[in-house]
Parts: sequence; C-alpha cells; structure tokens
Amino acid sequence: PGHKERARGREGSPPNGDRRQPRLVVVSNRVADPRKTAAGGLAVALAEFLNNTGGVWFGWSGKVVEAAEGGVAGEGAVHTQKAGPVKLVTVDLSREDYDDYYVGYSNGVLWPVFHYRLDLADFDAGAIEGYRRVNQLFARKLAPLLRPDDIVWVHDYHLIPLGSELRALGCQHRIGYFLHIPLPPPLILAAIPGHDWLMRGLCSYDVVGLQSKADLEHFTRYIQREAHAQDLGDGRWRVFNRTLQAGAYPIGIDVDEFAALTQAKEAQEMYTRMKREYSRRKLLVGVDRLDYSKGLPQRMRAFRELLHKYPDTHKSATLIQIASPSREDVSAYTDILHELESLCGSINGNYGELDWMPVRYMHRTVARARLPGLYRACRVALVTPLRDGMNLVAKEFIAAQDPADPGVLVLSRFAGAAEQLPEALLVNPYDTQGTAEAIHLALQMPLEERQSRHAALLATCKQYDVHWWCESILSALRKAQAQESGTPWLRL
Ligand code: ADQ
Repeated sequence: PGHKERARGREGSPPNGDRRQPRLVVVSNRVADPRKTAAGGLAVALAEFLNNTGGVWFGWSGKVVEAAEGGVAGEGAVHTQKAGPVKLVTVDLSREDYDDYYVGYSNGVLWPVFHYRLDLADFDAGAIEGYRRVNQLFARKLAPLLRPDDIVWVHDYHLIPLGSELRALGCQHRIGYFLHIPLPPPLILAAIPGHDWLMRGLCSYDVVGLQSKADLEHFTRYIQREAHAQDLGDGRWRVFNRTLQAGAYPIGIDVDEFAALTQAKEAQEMYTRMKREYSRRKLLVGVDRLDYSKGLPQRMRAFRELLHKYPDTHKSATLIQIASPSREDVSAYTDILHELESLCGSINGNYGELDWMPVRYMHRTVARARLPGLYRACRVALVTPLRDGMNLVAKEFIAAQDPADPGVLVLSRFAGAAEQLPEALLVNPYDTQGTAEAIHLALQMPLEERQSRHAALLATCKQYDVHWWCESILSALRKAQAQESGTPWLRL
C-alpha cells in the first residue's frame, strides 16, 4: 500500500471520522497549509499526518503588526482557517514580541547556544521576557480551544516553555515536545541565564523527543545533575514531581514520496538539463539554508584544498552550492553570507578556466519539485554542518539516487544523521585536509562500493522514515497517562 494508506490504516480512522481517536493538536512557530506543497521536510510530514487524521495546527501567522489589534502589545489577533480536515489557527505578533521572541531570544540565544556557539549568542536580558511573553500568549490563545482528550504536540526551540504555560492554565492534557535542533551538554546549557527555568519548562511535557542518542544523553545528564531526576527505566524519568518519557526519535523523510518526486516531470527535466549542461564534469552538490551551523565556509575551504592537492580534479569537479536566504535580520547571518561569497569568488578566481568554473554558488531556494532531479544528477553530496539536529538534505540525497549508479554522501560526524548513517563518508568539517581527502575518495569511489553503501543507507532511511517518526512519538504520547495533579503546576 502507498504511504498515505499505510498512515491512515495505522491511525485506523478516516479524517475526523472516529471520535475514539484523540484529536491531534500540533503547535509550532510557523504553520503551513497542508494542502499545498511545503518547502521543508517537517511541514510536509506534519501536514500529511494531520491530513490523514484531522486536527488543529496552531502557530504564529508570520504577520508582524505594528500595534496589535486591541491595542495591547503582545495580544495578537487570532485567525482560523479550514484546510481540508485540518483547522489552522494562527496568531499575529506585535513588533516588540517578534523582535524579542523570534529574533532576540529564539534565534539570537537558543539557536547559537544549542548549536554550541556561545560566541555568537547575544544574551540580551530583555529578550527572554519577550520569549516568555509570547509563550504565554500562545498558551492563553490555545488553552480555550482544547478538548479534554486532545493530544498536544509542541515543536522546537521557540516553544520550550509552552507546556508549563499550558499547565499553569490548568491544562492536564497529554502534551509532547520534539526538539528539532541539538541539545548541548549541561555545561554549555548552563551558560544561558535562566537555563533552569527553560529546562524546567521542558520537563513539564509528558514526552520529550530528541533527535539523537547524544542529545538524549545530554538531557538526562542535565536533569540528573541539576534536578536530581530519578531513572524509572525504559526512558521514564521522575523529575520536578512529574513523570516524563524521554527518547531519541531521529526524524526521517517521506522516502516513498521523495522517490516518486524523482520520477515526476519537473525533477526529470532538472536531471536532464544538469546532465546535458555538465556532461564532462563530476558534480558535487550542497543544499542548505544559509546558516552558520551548516559549515559552509569550512566546506568551501575543503573544496579549495581538494583543487589544490589533487590537480586531477581540475576541469572536472564542479560544486553546485545552493544556499537559501535565512533569518536575514540576525547579524551573524549577514557575516556568513559575506564570508561565503568571498570564498566562492576567490576559488573561481584562482582555479577557474574559460570553460570551467569550479563553484556555482546560488543564494536562493530551489523549488522542492526540482530538488530530487538536482540530487540525482550529482555524484557527491556535501552535507558538512558544524552541528545539526538531524539534517534532512542527507536523507533526501540518498532517497533521490539511482540505486544502480548512486552518488556518494560526504557527511559531517556532527550532524545528528551521522548516528544513523555510518555508511556515508563521515568527516570532521573542521579538518580541511581530512575533508578534502574524503571528497576525493568520494569522487573516485568504484561503482560496487557506491552501490553497497547506498543500499545500506537507503534501507535505514526507509525503515526510519517520517511515518515511523510520527508514529513513535505519538504512540509514546498516547500511552502517557494523564498525570494526577497533586500540586497544581505553578507558573515558573
Ligand atoms: P533545517 O536547519 O532547516 O531544519 P534540514 O534538516 O537540512 O535543516 O532541512 C532543510 C529542508 O529545507 C530540507 O527539506 C531541504 O531540502 C530544504 N532546503 C534547504 N535549503 C534549500 C534550498 N536552498 N532550496 C530548497 N530547499 C532547501 C531543522 C534542524 C535540522 C533538522 C530539521 C528537521 O536544523 O537539523 O533535520 O529541522 O527536524
């Protein structure tokens, strides 16, 4: 059966049809219309799941209003829209809330620290208040919409305290949380002023899902050390007078959908165009949001080292680097843009020939339907983040390959995906020489080795696909007992 049927079969009910299934309420910073093709893997996964089960998707509308309606700063207007079986509920943010919650705290503090970049964190005391304010706003707007047996699933670093804010309003629902980015070791977390408040908020959930075993270990070490958590076995912990289930649930992609996209018209056209245009070259590809966690300058230096050390790659190796614009109102992102542009320029200036440009760099997003064609036309993918929760590009590249003549994945050992994908060529992106050598190996890898590595990688991606991920977390949540509330969950 197709994946849609499988998902529906496992859920056991047509959309909205069976009241015995608890309703799912997903909360994330941004929401997407599940009927439209979204750009990212997560939006696609959640959209499909909600499409099959019905439910609510709650989040920020993406709109910043100069003075929120009603005149009270932070009190955003709520919009409700029906999208097939899914109800989309969104809230506007005031300028001040957007600046503090989104730019200041989420992307100025939590993103860098959780990616081990204390040097880039801007610990502005004001921003944490905005972060708390918006989480309270979300809780206030969401709580009245909840039915008693709803299951609530909160996503990502923007909304860590949402669970405790909902509990403070009396919500006794089963509430789960998934962190899409890495969770750093306790000593790095401890650099965040208010880390105890943040982590206590994380412990208000019934299920805490993390991307990797390493992240899970950091979490359990933290709660043991800082909150004397008691290990109840099987991933269950007693902490702050509650019981929670913590687990590593590595996010996957919809392999079937991606493989089908590879055969569709737009991807085929892209593939043919690339093959024709670069018939004499061996293509390497990088597809990333332009973010300092993705290790783009380090990747370019490794590629430059490859050209320097292995003249056999001249006139042949061509790196197509696509970096989509991201968070341009955070200053660290402008710096990385300039550094990358200057490196690409100097590589092309030093090594380029009239008929060969080693780097094709594009600062834009590629339409999702064309991506599989691009991946398939390339011999090597460079997925070399300095730190990454998972990295879905690695899995997309694997899913798009022709198993008879597959490309090679060069993968950073610091991507969450490395735990699951040891058959990739794992590299340390800080090691320019070592990465250059691995790229050279990838370009020269014989067919048989490419095939056997790819087969193993594809099998893992299929086994742990996005449906497995949704199912595992939701089944943990379904099993979670509504907790006896001896003492009410106090507002922290
Ligand atoms: P991201 O940091 O956004 O996600 P990633 O996992 O690579 O990183 O997902 C990016 C998605 O956007 C992929 O589906 C990719 O195809 C697409 N994309 C990226 N650049 C693109 C471009 N230039 N053009 C078109 N599409 C592009 C966060 C965490 C990750 C984690 C995911 C999901 O940082 O570690 O894997 O959430 O949990």
